[in-house]
Amino acid sequence: DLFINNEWHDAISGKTFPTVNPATGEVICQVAEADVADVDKAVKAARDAFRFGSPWRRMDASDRGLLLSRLADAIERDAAYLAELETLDNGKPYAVAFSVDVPMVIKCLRYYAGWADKWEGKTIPIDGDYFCYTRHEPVGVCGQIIPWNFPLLMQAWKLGPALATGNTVVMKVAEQTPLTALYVASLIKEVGFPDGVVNIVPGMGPTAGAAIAKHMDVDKVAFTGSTEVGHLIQQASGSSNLKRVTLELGGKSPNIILSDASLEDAVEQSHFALFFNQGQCCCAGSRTYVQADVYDEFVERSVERARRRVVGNPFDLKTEQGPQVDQEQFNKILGYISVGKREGAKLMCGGGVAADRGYFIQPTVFGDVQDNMTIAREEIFGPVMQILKFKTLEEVITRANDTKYGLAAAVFTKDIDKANYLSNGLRAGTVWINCYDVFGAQAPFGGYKASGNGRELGEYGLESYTEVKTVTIKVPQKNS
Ligand SMILES: *[C@@H]1O[C@H](CO)[C@@H](O)[C@H](O)[C@H]1NC(C)=O
Ligand SMILES: CC(=O)N[C@H]1CO[C@H](CO)[C@@H](O)[C@@H]1O
Repeated sequence: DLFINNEWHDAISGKTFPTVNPATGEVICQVAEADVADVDKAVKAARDAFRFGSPWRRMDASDRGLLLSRLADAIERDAAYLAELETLDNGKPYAVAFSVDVPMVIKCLRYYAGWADKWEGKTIPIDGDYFCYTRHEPVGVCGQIIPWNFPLLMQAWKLGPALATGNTVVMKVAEQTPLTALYVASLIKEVGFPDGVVNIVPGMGPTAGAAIAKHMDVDKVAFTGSTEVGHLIQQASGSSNLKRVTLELGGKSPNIILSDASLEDAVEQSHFALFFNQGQCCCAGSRTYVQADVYDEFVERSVERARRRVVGNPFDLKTEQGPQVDQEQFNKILGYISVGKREGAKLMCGGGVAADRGYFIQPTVFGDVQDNMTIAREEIFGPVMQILKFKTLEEVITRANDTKYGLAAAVFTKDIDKANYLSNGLRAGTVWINCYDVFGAQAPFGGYKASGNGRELGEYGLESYTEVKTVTIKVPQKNS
């Protein structure tokens, strides 16, 4: 059901949609499908919870933090169940859901719980007999549209800063993976968030998602997903009430291996950079640039590593790679593999379907990839690695930047000067040196260029959920 005003509701239209286990293709259950009228109902609940003088607005900031802490505790209590549900609905290996996704969710909520009563304004020494200060106020009703690749984690990244700063939320979860977010909704109610503070409406992008993006009574929208949809969200804001927009979109992140790097580490980390989460990461290291003198050895070892990758039942603890999330992604990835072959990239391993049911794809490596090939320019979002050769640092920095995206990048080298030179020159929101996909709730994440705007996580993540109000008071006589 839809979660509105701390109650469970059928969709007003009565419509439902099936959510599927991607490991088998079987339907898990039917889920209520929100449309425009349901979004209206959720926005009304969120607006009412945000009204001046409401329990949520009157609540002490430390108590908002306490509610977030209690939510983290409830998630920790139910970690095994949530990880199982995530694996069932999304296909990611249970070992990863349990030991990576769920712990990161808990840490994110606890991190923002701590911020609730520490996000301070300033007193400002303006000229004249005045007392001037800023208040950090919540923006209001926040629409949040989250993706299917890390359903629980993206929910926490969105809820943490929004609730710590006192906003209310209408969240649309992805139609591929609605189940864990709805379970978390039951925990939100259990730990005592007031009615209407968080509302969760599963549904489709063109209906429920669009209704949030163009709603006249939504003050902010945060979206994580494709760049294509990011354009639509920004336009919807422009043509409605100019609601504030933050976007975390696609990427085609360069991962640069210099010849002085530890090859063993670089191969393993580059494998992880691309194949983690079935390749379904917006920050995947999907253009692997390798310096010429180590290129052949790097390719050979990367192919050997990809061949060893264990693909199969995501509930088997030995499994490294489960199925892709759905039929559409599965078809799209196989399409990119054909285009890669047709455009002349060298298929070094994989390239096909990995099981006779479910959406499993073989770990695939392409060598001899050229910058102008489709597989080097477009986001594949699957277990398909592109390896490109380069000679000099000046060359690789230009080639690495020659993309519409700018989400992440990595450099493998033992030379600190080269690491600094490249990390300064790369146009990307995150640069990892000798590591990949290292995230902390404390460190901001977000994109340059068409990879989005705004930052999530860390102290910076609070800014998108805050209006700064300047209050100036005439005083009889100022003294320094
Ligand atoms: C890439 O550029 C080369 C050299 O200009 C050209 O021969 C090749 O057809 C191009 N490939 C694609 C996929 O555009
Ligand atoms: C620092 C640097 O070299 N930046 C370059 C990144 O690549 C783009 C595209 O080639 C250049 O315009 C930037 O100058």
